[in-house]
Amino acid sequence: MTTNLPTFNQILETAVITYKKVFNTNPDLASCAPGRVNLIGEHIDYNDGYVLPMALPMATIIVGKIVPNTNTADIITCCDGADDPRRVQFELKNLAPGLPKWANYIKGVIHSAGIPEVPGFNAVIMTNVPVGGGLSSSAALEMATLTFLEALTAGKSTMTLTDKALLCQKAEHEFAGMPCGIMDQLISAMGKQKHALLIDCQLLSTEQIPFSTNDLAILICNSNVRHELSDSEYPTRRRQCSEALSLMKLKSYRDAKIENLTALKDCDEVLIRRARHVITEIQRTEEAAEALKGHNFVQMGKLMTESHLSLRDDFEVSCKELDLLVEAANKCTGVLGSRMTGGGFGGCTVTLVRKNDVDNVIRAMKIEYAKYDRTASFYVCEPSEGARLINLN
Ligand code: GAF
Repeated sequence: MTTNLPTFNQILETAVITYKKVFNTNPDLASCAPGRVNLIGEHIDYNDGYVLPMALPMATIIVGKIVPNTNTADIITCCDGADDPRRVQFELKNLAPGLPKWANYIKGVIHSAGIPEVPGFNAVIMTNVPVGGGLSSSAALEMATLTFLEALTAGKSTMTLTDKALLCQKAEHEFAGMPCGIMDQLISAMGKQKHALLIDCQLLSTEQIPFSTNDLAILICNSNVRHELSDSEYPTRRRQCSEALSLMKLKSYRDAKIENLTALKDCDEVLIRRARHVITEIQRTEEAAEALKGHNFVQMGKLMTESHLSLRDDFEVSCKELDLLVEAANKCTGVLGSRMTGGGFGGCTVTLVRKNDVDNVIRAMKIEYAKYDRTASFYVCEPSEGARLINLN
């Protein structure tokens, strides 16, 4: 019933075979890092709040090898297992963003890592994180790159996982021009099987919350749409949030209460809605973390659906496809809650559903979506491990 993505082992095998074919030798280093799904706490990481993502089983893999006496990176990506691998070569001492765009994440990480002696290398990259699907394929690529770099430089790094996440976030800001928050990189670094990660984005502290799904499923539905707005509206939301904060004369959204919104009564109504989303979503996320700890999945689901409504009406980052998929899911037996996840304007929804009902829910969502001539993809996911090295032997 779910959409078939190549498995982790399949993409690893393809990456190794491609490497041998292109570079006529075996790779001896390999790293990987996962994408993520955010359960709740959306557009909150850059507003000092709490977010509650989990790492996905889908990951980006890099295999490669040092090429002695060179100062060049020669990298192939065959993202969706396509037959036409795309290749880029660049000087490691002369890093600047350019084309192809996917290489900017890699260049950005190498640049931000500031390791003086990154040796020349060849590499092949494969991923089964749906690219552009709002499941953080970019953070997966950044984290896989950083983990690979550490292997290249013989693991001399003393960075904490938080340092690594900050480094990758910097790379995304500076080389991809995306002013993202810290959530995606942190969860890609810290993901843990059977756990969701509560991140306090003000203190950058984290708490692993056990999330054994047992009779529940986390159903991700990829709308397979990505609206143009997704890139341009993100920085706009960031600006609006900080404008509202300073008009409320507050330093942080962590000090904000719903009553503070009265300070905005004479302002643009849009700012009131943006701030209301942030204030209520921070509270929902705290409550969701408690619900998860208490195995109160009914409450967790209810909060997820409330989060969607707030993202739709107050933060205005949803779109008709996501709304329709959330509504279709919420009509089904066994669904505890559903919401859009990630930056919005397309991408995915995440639904908490009783395992026995998953197939029926997928069927119902497909039928509803087909009425609009659209096809969605479905993935049932367990919380998975963060970035790591892979032993190729
Ligand atoms: C994107 C960003 F990269 C994250 O930092 C986060 O803000 C998210 O959108 C929205 O919650 O994935």
